[in-house]
Amino acid sequence: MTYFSGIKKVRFEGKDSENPFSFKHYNSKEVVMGKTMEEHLRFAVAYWHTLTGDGSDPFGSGTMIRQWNHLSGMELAKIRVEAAFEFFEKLGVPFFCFHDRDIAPEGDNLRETNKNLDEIIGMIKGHLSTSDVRLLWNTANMFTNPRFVHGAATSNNADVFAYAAAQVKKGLETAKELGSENYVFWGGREGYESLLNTDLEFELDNLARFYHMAVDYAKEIGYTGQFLIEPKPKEPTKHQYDFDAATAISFLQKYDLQNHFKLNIEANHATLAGHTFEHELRVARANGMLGSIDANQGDLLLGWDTDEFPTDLYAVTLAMYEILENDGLGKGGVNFDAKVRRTSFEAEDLFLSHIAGMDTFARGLKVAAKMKENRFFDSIIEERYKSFKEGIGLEITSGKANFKSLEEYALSNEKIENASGRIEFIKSRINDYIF
Ligand code: XLS
Ligand code: NI
Ligand code: NI
Repeated sequence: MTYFSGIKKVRFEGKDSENPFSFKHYNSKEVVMGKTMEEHLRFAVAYWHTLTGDGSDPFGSGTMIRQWNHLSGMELAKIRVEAAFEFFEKLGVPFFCFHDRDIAPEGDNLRETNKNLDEIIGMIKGHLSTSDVRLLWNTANMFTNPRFVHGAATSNNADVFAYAAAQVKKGLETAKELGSENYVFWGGREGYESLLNTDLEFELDNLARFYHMAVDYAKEIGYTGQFLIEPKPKEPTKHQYDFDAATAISFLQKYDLQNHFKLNIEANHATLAGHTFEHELRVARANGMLGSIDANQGDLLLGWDTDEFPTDLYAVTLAMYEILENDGLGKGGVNFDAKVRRTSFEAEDLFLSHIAGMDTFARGLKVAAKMKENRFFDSIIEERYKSFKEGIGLEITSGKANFKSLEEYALSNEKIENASGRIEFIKSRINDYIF
């Protein structure tokens, strides 16, 4: 049985190919700065958007035409696994990611839910043993079920905290069983709607307790994957605790969790927080916390997580520059947390959208590598901060200066001269690199 019957394995055919089902730029074996594109980019498919998503929105039903639309329950879950591996292999992606509830339906109670999960995990394990595809990360969906109405680890209800703990315990066992390279925590409902009924400090203490228990349990079972927190400022909760990279990092430091976690930075979450993608990547990188990325893009005109496939070459180039400067993503990768638009409802669109994202990242990688090789940004930065390399600047950075010596200098220094930032010139040079 095949689920994408009209489609052959997608191959690199170069930029002049007329075949829409080919890569024009992503050539997995091509070496860029000493590593293959496949090693640099470590692409992953997001199970929830690509296998589970049906195109419904708050105003309308699903539109996606899929061969499994007539199925439900465990039958549907099993067919999706088959379709998933056919998709991964035809597309040639090395990784995928899932939430527990994407792969198997909930039962009447936790025991039944875990039984459903075990059956599907067994199937996935079988596929993994005969395929080159691997699991980049898994996570727990602790936001869809009504029990999480007040949050999961930050719920006011201790029974919910316990349920969430049981769910993540199972998630870590799953990660170990399937060899997942990372385990993600995205705080879907970990936040508050109103301070009027919220003990913010207590909820954050509980969140830290929860993370410490997860760290301890991973150690106990010998799971060595990288833990990742995925910041997001809002949606579904009005105010989410892991608002952005800086907020998540200060939380981790306050509760002595910083050595156990890195961050999974999502482009559209960055823009929702009022930042650029490259800002969030830079903040994570500067703190040694850049672990993985959720590759997508938002819409300037819409105020929510639209999760579009990333095709903005400018933004992707700047993101890839941060990743190169980070010396790669380690165990992390480039996960397409992106969905086809509701109007792109044919199964073929799943391929075309991933190809668009992969080709965009391949191009971004190449442009960023050229900038790095030419020391484009390094020379701008060196020139801009050169006043700290000699004289009074060197005294400041070497720790020799103090307020008194600096006052003395300032009093004798009649004229301060600044140099232009040349921002328009720099932007135009970036265009030259891209086009
Ligand atoms: C939602 C998040 C979610 C995480 C995984 O906005 O991006 O999909 O990536 O729970
Ligand atoms: Ni995400
Ligand atoms: Ni998101």
